[in-house]
Amino acid sequence: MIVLHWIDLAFSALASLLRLGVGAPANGRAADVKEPLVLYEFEGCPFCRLARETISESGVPVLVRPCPKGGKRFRPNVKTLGGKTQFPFLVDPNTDVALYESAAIAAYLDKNYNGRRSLVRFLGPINVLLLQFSVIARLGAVVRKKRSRPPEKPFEFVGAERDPRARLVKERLCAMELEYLWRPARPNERTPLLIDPNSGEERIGAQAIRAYLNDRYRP
Ligand SMILES: N[C@@H](CCC(=O)N[C@@H](CS)C(=O)NCC(=O)O)C(=O)O
Repeated sequence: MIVLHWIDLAFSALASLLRLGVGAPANGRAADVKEPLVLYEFEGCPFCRLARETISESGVPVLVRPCPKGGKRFRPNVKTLGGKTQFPFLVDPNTDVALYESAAIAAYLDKNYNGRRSLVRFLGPINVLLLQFSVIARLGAVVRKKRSRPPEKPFEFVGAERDPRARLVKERLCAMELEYLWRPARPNERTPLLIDPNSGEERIGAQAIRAYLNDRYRP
């Protein structure tokens, strides 16, 4: 089991390498928001990764509603809210803005929430190719949707998009369609960290968090 974990982690690190370090911890001061933004996304989608990278670097808190393929919990909301089933889809309750299109989402976050405008994002087709390779590196991990019991209140999660360990957790949260308030990590924070307001429990580290989710939220 431990060997499988290290192999999984190695491929997650490869996925980060293929993005040339984009999705780092938020360096500047996170923009103040009255209410967290809401992101509908899934891990196997390269365009969703671009949206998450920008969120990670801006430091803005976002309520993530995972919509894996075949998911029933949050997927239908996207069509109701925006008119079509396309991901990523970002809703900002502070400005009443709702956006499809990863490039538009990144530009919106740059403008309103101190995004960092990483160079890779300006490489056009090369950027898209790297996003796709990065998703392919994790393909085995992101296609399996898992049944789960929904928590009453969303979890709180701290991690950066480029952190391979945080990715292992986000993939599991996505596969189980578990909603979480994502606070992008700051430099030198101990992460990934999951706080469960339903039980008051906290876990640090990918293995500990995944074991907790399996124990508590698998039916
Ligand atoms: N040009 C769009 C492309 C978005 C897109 O193609 N998303 C795919 C997932 S990668 C999607 O929504 N597929 C429909 C589905 O999953 O049901 C963007 O940059 O956001």
